[in-house]
Amino acid sequence: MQYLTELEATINDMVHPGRGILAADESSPTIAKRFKVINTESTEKTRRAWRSLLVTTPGLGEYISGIILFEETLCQKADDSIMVPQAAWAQKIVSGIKVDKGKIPLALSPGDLITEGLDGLAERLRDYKQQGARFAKWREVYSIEQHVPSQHAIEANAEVLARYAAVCQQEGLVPIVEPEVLMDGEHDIDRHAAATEAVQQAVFSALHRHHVILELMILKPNMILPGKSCRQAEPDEVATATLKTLRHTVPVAVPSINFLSGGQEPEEATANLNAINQQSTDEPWQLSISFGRALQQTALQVWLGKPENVTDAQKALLKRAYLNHKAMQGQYQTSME
Ligand code: 5MM
Repeated sequence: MQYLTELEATINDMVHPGRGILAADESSPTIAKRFKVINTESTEKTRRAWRSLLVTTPGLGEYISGIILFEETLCQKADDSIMVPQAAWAQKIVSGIKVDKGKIPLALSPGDLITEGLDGLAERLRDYKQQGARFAKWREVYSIEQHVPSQHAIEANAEVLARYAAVCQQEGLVPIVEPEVLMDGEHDIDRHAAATEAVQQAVFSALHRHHVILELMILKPNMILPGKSCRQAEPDEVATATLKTLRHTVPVAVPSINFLSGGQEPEEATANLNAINQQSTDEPWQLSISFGRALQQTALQVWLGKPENVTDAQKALLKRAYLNHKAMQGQYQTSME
């Protein structure tokens, strides 16, 4: 079947030791928030300039095998006037696309969220594929409060993620399945672990129900961390809790686990990834990244929206990508910063 061949080729191009995914799929409100910090207005022109800078960073393909784009970027030209997906592929970076339409409150379930976007998904995927996308991403978001996430929300969100993943595979796009349990709040690390385990169990049960081929998908989970308002955890504690949860929930058939950074500082996210890989003992999956903020933040602060800073910003991005490449091998040290 044609779609299986396509999915296998995409997985082969994306899952490589020491390479990860750059999440550059901020929706319009989110990118405006990121640009505000550097006093840059978010316009079609500035968004194109920023994403073009990312994708044309010389040498990035050595550490990055995939980039998640927002719909607008998929149809934009990079600075060298070739389309962004072609510019990415010139460095053997596969282009993918965020296909969810964002989160809304889950009706009659106070505090719980659900993500929209399933209607017409297959048709949209066909268009995105023609424009050069080979994988897709969908994020479900779970807050932690006293009675949240509820079991009902965990099941409803899992169902949506699995339906999305099945449609992607049918259309020949590798699904990145992203259930993000937020680190906002006062909860301790054990509460984050328990919520994440319940979420991931429901997700894999739903993926099984919907016949999703586990070998041809990528999981994008949160690391296990204490809430932002709680005390900080050492990388070894984060690594132990994260690996324990993944071992309980993720089938061996899944080829790659690519963590989101979730609001951690770039250095913190890299140190935690490093500890995870150091503690990993013959895990069946690759333990890699799909960072957004933790890869882009430093480069954004160098760029400041100015063309004369492009080269230095690209150097900053490449350095962050290299440090995470070392962390994927458990060889990162803070002195490398
Ligand atoms: C890059 O941001 C993605 C889209 O976010 P919005 O829909 O809120 O605009 C987001 O899904 C991102 O891919 C993940 O959260 C991972 O990014 P971080 O910054 O957490 O590593």
